[in-house]
Amino acid sequence: MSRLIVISNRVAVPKGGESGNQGGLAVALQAALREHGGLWFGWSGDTVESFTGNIHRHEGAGVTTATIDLEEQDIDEYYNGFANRTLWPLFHYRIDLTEFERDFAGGYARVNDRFADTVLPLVGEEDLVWVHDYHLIPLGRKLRERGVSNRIGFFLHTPWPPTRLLTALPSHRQLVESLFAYDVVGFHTADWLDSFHHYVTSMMGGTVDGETVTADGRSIRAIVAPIGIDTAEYEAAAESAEARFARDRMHMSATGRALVVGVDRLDYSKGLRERFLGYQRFLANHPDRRGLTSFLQIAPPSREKVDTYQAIRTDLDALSGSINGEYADIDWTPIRYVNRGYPREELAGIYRSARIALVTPLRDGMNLVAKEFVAAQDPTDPGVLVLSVFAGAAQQMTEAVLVNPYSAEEMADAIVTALAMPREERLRRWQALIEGVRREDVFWWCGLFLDALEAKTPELV
Ligand code: ADQ
Repeated sequence: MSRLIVISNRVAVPKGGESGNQGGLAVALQAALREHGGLWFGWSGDTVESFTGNIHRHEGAGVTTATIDLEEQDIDEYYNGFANRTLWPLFHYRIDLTEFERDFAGGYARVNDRFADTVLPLVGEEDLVWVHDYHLIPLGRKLRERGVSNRIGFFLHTPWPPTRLLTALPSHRQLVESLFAYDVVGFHTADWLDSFHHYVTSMMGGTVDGETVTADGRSIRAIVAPIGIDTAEYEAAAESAEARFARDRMHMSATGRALVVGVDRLDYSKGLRERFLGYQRFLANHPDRRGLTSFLQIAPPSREKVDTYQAIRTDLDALSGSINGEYADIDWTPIRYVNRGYPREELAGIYRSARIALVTPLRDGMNLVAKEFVAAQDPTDPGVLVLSVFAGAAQQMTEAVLVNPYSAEEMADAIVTALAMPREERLRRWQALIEGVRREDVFWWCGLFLDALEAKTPELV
């Protein structure tokens, strides 16, 4: 079996021999690394005055990680710049928030060069190389330029935008061409893959034949591989003592009211403003139901160095305050809005206490919260998932109550539908959802991608 080299912006260092409190992606990649051997390479999270290329190696729990420090300017231009001010908003259809700075593009190229230079000596002849996400799209090409002829795969965790949006990026052609340095390119859904096909055929004169995509004399395999969660582990987490304790706290705090929850990184793509407005519309349209529900939104801050993320925080503070000001009573707060993270077990308990989860991003590559919510439910009395049609997850989770998050009316109606849903229907929908979440878990996803990468790739044309 070939060794595996995983490369991503950040690296999850395994803790104490088990999964600890890490996300499903980290757990699955660590399991794959244990099976294949090899290492996980990325940025350490630290900065240095001047780049050295020194590699920090860490061995633990059967997994080797190798990290490098970057310069402050690298982080400004590459991470907070091109990755999170240019590509992230553009890939989430927010051209209004997309910043096009030449320095960002320069920093992005420089850091991808730095990754390529430093990882190069670590790559053995037979190793499989798996690059992750929008921070590192050009890395495959940079490795090829340095003579790496190994199989290299790339997986995009975000949506792939429609051609007409992508062409707003000055270097769009170069970015897409660099994907042709990989052997396999993976997307979460057929929608994102279709958009990629569209660009290749309409802008590059390329062709699509099944999974084989050809342009500029080079063929790659482009596949759909929807990520899942560590379902078994999540179901167990929901049964833990910590989860029970969190559930009891939730129930006590809500005193018989139906709980509605949202859990998201504080990010404009997650549609928090629209969700708050949808809940407000629900309260406005149904005076008889006021006081009978309690909405808890958990949203830990992220990417705080990027202005738009500071702006959204200020906006949501004001909006939650104004909705509470309008509707709260002496013994009832309509929205509880919490800006902090919780350990997985507690989160699982919070999910299980809820009658409804609102997972309503405006655009999302997949969305794992939808899957976690389903995995955490009580199999005899499950809650209802209200899911945005614009989350990648909606393509698999068709038994959720699907909504258009831009419509406050639709969101308000979905809350009413979910509150009134009879137990038999909740059970039927949940049963179908959990089967999918169990079958297509994160280990299945990892295997799907690595099988494609190990398989014979299309002949060069
Ligand atoms: P994210 O945009 O981060 O991921 P998501 O898939 O929902 O979005 O994953 C978020 C994770 O953070 C979940 O595991 C969730 O439990 C956790 N989380 C959120 N709030 C938390 C809190 N308060 N405390 C603790 N944990 C919290 C990107 C893409 C997604 C894609 C994933 C994986 O944007 O579309 O699903 O990568 O590919």
